[in-house]
Amino acid sequence: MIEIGNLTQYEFLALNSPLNLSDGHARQELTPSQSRIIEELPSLWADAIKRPVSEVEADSRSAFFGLFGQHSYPRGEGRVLPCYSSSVAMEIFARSVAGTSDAIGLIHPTFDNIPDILRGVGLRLIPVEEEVLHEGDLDPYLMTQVGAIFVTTPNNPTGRVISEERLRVLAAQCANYDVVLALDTCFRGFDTRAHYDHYAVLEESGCRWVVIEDTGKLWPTLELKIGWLVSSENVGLPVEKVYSDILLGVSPLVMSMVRRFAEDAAGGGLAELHDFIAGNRALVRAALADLPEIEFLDPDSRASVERVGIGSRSNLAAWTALSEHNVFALPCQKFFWADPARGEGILRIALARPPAALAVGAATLRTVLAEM
Ligand code: EGV
Repeated sequence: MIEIGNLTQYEFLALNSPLNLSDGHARQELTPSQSRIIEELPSLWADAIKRPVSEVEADSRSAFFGLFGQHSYPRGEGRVLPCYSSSVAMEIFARSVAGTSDAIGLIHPTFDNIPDILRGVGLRLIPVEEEVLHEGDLDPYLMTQVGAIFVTTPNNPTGRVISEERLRVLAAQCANYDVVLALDTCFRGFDTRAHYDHYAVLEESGCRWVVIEDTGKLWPTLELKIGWLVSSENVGLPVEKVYSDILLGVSPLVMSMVRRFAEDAAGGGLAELHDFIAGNRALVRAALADLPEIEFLDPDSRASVERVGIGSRSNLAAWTALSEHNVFALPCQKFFWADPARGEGILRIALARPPAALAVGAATLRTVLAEM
């Protein structure tokens, strides 16, 4: 049995397996209409060369933000910054916070590269339990300590979504304490409950805010994607300066491709994707049904990942047994970055996969768990 440094290092081990149920990236087959967009890439290339970058970028932005109801996203210069990935956007955000503050409140649990990036720029992390974000107030003492509160919604791996009412409450508290409210909405596309206009709520509150949007989890585009770093006029962080330290821009070809995938999604592809993920979730749940001590911990989740509680079995032992069959899941300890023990006995299964591969992986998981 091996213990590995971080979740992404577990994900590396799975990359070459056809039974990779590990990372949260989209690895299902292209739909027929998405395949046609890929065939269009040479003409998107030719078109991108002809048009001003700002125009290609604005079209991509409006297609993507509009798809999820984010109509009040800011239009001003430099307010929506395209990055190669949401982790690059995260790094830029983190560096810009580190210059103004020494601590940040961070949702617990969440994917471990977020705490690692924040720690990497020297910030002290204070956990904010997911539960607290959904009821009650943020701790007043905590609010005096931090420069920002960072919240992933829908959360990874739990799929929990901050409702419009709750976002209003959190934003008001951040406004009161002059704390930046930062949202990571990378899994937004999967859950219509996260499609209310977040920017309208944030702007109305008057708080300083940052949002990281992502195209990367939705469509099987071979890691061609955009993480958008969005900030309020009054954010008071050197986001644009740090961005300019790291990149000039992303490829207009990728921006055009994102626009076309967003248009396809608006024309029915998004509903199809939601059905696809729901079908894969049902497949995993059915494959594991009636095994003793198995629990689906996030019954309402619509994210493209599923947490499976395996009771008193060791998830590292289960991970090892699975990997011997070339099937790769994620043990959840490291999502609980402030208290890893709480992730014991939990595996995360990726659902954005071809159903046939998922079926083999889930059947193998059943066999492995039945023997433990
Ligand atoms: C997930 C991979 C990074 C991350 C995967 C992820 N790790 N970027 N260091 O993109 O849920 O599997 O978020």
